[in-house]
Amino acid sequence: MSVAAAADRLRSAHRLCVLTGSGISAESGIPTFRGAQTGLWENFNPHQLATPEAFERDPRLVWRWYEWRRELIAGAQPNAGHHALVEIARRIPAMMLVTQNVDGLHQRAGSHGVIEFHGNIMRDRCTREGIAAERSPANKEELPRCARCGALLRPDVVWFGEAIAPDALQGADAAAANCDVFMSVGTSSQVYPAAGLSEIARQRGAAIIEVNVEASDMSAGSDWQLLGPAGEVLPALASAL
Ligand code: BJW
Repeated sequence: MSVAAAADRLRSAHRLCVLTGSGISAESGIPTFRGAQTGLWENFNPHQLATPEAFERDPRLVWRWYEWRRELIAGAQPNAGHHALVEIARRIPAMMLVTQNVDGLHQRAGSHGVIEFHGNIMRDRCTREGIAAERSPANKEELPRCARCGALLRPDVVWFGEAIAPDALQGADAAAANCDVFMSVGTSSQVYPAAGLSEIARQRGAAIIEVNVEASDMSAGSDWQLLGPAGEVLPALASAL
């Protein structure tokens, strides 16, 4: 389906909700989760790395994996897709951006008010106090500990089986329920509750646009399916507005 037709609908949008997933950061060199061969879950077991039980069992292993990803992300740059969303927000000021990504690349591209549905990998959170925390100065070999209370720190992300932060969940639900156009970018739509946001929007009568390199679990419910890399489709969409 054509970018021009989707741009026509976007141009008349009053409230736009955009949900992004790891596909938008793929062109920045950050691996997706479920991509064949290159996806993180092809090479790493989520049960050993991305659950609270995994962290309890082997915090050192989990921390090693997250430190590796932090370095990868710190060395990456936002791409044309992230920048195009900043441009689209300029044209449609009532745009809410919800991201499942933990990489902070939307903010680094200049997006404001981003709802980080699954947290942010660059932040540490105290396992005792449950809030973002500074590290106590420590020997490099030791696990990171909270500067305030000394408890173990963990990455401030949402693992499988954990609840989404109430502010993020309420903000995203409201953005989906109140939009008249919902655009999903670079997500397989397999992980809930994020994957349910398009359905909330659809049931409230919003038009649904999907940007992805291939069909996903939400494609059947989309009004416009724009097939192609986000780094090409989104700039084309922005300049057609
Ligand atoms: C491109 C592209 C390019 C490539 N351009 N496109 C209902 C039904 C079934 C199960 C559940 C359910 N509700 C809850 C569950 C359980 C579970 C779940 O959904 N499991 C499913 C896998 C079956 N959900 C949870 O556990 C959630 N918590 C929860 O529900 O809590 C309930 C609760 C309530 C109260 C108290 C306690 C509990 C939490 C989910 C947390 C997900 N966490 C992760 C890791 C984050 C931290 C980290 O990064 O380490 O989040 S998993 C991973 O998946 C990550 C992602 O944000 C998320 C989504 O992945 P995404 O972004 O869609 O990536 P991919 O790889 O799947 O897709 C990439 C897409 O891009 C593909 O389509 C490509 O084609 C495309 N693409 N290049 C455009 N250039």
